[in-house]
Amino acid sequence: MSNPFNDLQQIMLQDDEQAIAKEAVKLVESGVSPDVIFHDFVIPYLQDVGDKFGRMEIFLPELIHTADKVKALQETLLPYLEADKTREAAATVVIGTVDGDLHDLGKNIVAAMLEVGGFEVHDVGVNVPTKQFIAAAKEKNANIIALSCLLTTSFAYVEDVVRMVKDDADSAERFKIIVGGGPVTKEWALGIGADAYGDNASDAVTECKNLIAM
Ligand code: B12
Repeated sequence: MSNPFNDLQQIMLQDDEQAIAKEAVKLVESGVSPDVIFHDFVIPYLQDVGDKFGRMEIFLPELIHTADKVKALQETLLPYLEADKTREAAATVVIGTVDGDLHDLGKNIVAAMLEVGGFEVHDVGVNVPTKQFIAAAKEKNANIIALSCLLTTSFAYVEDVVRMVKDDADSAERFKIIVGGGPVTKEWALGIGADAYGDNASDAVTECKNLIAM
């Protein structure tokens, strides 16, 4: 069988966000689920681009340009993952990318999948100061704080959120913390005291369900 993403691959080489959106809709309407498009196309595609950036085969402007195109693709696909809002939410999650880090493509997929999985999700955005995570979790009466981190230089801020929650008896009692993002490993996340780690968006849903069952 031919690769369903051949056309999309070609279109991503051009500078036409409308054509990208059109092809994404075509794929979904032909029966390819957005989840599969993220998993089998978007993630390997960005992995390849990231590797090229790491080897200095491409430079920052190209990386930014690619991210913009992926964002257009993502914005087209996320509404297809719309959750069934008639069900009562399983629990409330505050999600964001930690201080110093502007990467949000992965976080957005995780947030959308958590909604689909039955959670009420409050996305506090990117470059989120430590105290803001805790303030938002209190305000929304959250059960889970989900931290995304793509930069090793921001690891210290993940640790800060975990420490601030665990050092305060009230917060420690109320909020579980789950961590994920490219360079984060399970060993590291659990080692700094997070309650869970998720490798990808479906893992995030499973792990959050486990957390509220605890
Ligand atoms: C796209 C991209 C960008 C875009 C981001 C656009 C955006 N809106 O997000 C732009 C161009 C802006 C960018 C900028 C930079 N980037 Co950048 N970027 C990437 C790239 C290519 C892809 C990241 C991505 O979106 N992956 C796809 C998503 C779907 O994967 P993901 O985020 O990992 O998320 C999945 C899982 O990890 C998990 N997950 C994610 N979050 C969470 C949260 C929870 C709670 C859970 C459970 C799971 C989970 O689920 C997701 C879905 O499966 C990576 C390379 C790579 N291979 O990762 C480099 C990379 C992350 N960037 C890197 C760097 C260095 C930078 C810059 C510093 C470059 C510069 N010199 O300015 C800046 C930093 C800006 C800042 N302050 O944040 C490095 C980081 C190195 C490091 N070890 O720290 C990388 C690894 C590239 C490289 N090989 O050098 N970048």
